[in-house]
Amino acid sequence: MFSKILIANRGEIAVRIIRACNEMGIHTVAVYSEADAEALHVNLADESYCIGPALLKDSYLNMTAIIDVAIATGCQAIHPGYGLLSENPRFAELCEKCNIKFIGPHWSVIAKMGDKDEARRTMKAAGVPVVPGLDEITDVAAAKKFAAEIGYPVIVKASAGGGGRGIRIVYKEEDFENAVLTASAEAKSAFGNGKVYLEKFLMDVKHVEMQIVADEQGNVVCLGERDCSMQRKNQKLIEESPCVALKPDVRQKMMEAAVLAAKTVHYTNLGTIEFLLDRQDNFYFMEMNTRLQVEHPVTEYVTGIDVVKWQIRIAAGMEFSSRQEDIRLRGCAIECRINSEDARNNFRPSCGKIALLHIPGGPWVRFDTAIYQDYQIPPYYDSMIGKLIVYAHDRTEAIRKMQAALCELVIEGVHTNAELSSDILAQPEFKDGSYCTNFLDKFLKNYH
Ligand code: MV4
Repeated sequence: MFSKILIANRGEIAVRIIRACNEMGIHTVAVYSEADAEALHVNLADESYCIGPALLKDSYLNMTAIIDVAIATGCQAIHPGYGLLSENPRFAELCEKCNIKFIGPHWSVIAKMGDKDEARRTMKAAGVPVVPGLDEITDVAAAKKFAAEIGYPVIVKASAGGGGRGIRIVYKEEDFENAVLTASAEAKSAFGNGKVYLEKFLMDVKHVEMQIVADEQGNVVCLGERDCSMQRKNQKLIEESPCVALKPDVRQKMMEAAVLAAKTVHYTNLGTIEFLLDRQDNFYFMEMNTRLQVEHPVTEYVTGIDVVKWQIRIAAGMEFSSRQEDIRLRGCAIECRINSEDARNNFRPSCGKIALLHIPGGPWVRFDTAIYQDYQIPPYYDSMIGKLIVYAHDRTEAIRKMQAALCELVIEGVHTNAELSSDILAQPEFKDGSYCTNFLDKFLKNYH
C-alpha cells in the first residue's frame, strides 16, 4: 500500500480524497495555487505546496510542477480527482514515466475513451448498443444525406469533447452544414482536434450512467446506476440512484453492457459508462468517463462501498473484495450540487465571503464541501461549492429528507442555487421520476 499520495486537485474532491487517505493511514500532499492559500484541502493535508498563480494553466494544470512536488516529497501515487488532469492521458503517461502510480486507468485507455468517436466504434464492435449515427464526418455532403436518412433532429458531437462540450443539435436540414462546420471549428480551437461525428438526437430520454469498479486482476463489477437527467446546459444539477424509469430486467442488461464495455477496453480502477434510456426501454452507449465522478457519493450510499478508498487500493494492486453477486443496491440516494451562482440572475457566478454557514445533519445527511465560516470564495474556479447527499429507504422519504436538508442549509454571503433545487424537487415530474434531459431547460424558461 502507498505511504504517501499527492492529491492533484482542489475544493471538495481534494478534501474527500484526503479524508479517505487519513482513514487508510496514508500521508497526504496537497498542491495549491496562490489563490487557494486559505483553502481547506491545504489545511487538512499533511504537507502542502504552492505550485503557481491562480489561473488553472499556471497551477492545477501545470503537469511538471505537480510531478516535481510528487517526486520531491517521495509520493508513490497521484490522485487526480475529477476534471483538471484526471482524463489527460499525457499526464497519466508522465506519471508512469516518472514511476509514480496514476490512480486511474492506464493512459492508453484514457486516450481511447477520450476520443468519443473511437469510443463509439469500440463499443459498437463489442456489441454494446450505440445511438444510430455516423462515425467521423469526413464528407459533409455524405453526412447530410445520412442525416436525412435517420431523420432530424440530429446531434453533432466533437470527438475530443464530451460532457456536453462541442455538441450541436440540428433540427432542420438547412442548418446542417453550418452546424458541422462551426462544431468542428469550435472543437479545433477548444480541444486542438476538429473531428466530429453524428448521432440521431434522441428526445424524451434519461441520462443513466453505470458505475464500474475494475481491479488489476481482471475483476469487473458494476455498482448500479445514477440518473443524471436533471441537467442545465449539460451541467448536472441533481443526481439520484436508483433510476425510477429503469425496470429490473433493463437494469440487468444495462449493467451487463457496462461490464462488457469495461472488459472490452481492459479497464482498471473506477469508471462510468453513460447511457441514454428511451421510454421504450432501449438504451444506448453515449460515452465513458475514465475518472471518479462528482456524483460518486450517491453510489456510496446505495451500495455501502467507499469508492475512493477502492480507487487507492486497486491502484496499489489489491483485488476488489466484492463479486457482482455480492453487490446489494438498497434504498434511494439523491445528490444536489450546491453552486455559488445567482439562479435568478442568469446563473451569474457569485463570489465573496461566507458570512454565515450552517451545515444540515441527521441520519444519512452528507455535505461534501471545502467551504467554511468566513471562507472567501475565489473567482477563478468552478462554481460548485458543495454537494448535499441524502439516503433513505425509499424515494419519497429521500425527497423529504433532501427538502429538509436544503431548508436547513444556511450559506450567507453568496448567492446559491439551493432554493432552485428545492423548487425542482417539488415538481410533479421529479416526484414521479418522469423527468428527462430536456426538463430543466424547459422549467427554467418560466423560473423567476
Ligand atoms: C445525446 C442526447 C440525445 N441524443 N446524444 C449531453 C452531454 C453529453 N453527455 C452528451 N449529451 C447528450 N447526448 C444523443 N444522440 C442527449 C444528451 C444530453 C443532453 C443534451 C442536451 C441538453 C442536456 C442534456 C442532458 C443530458 C444528456
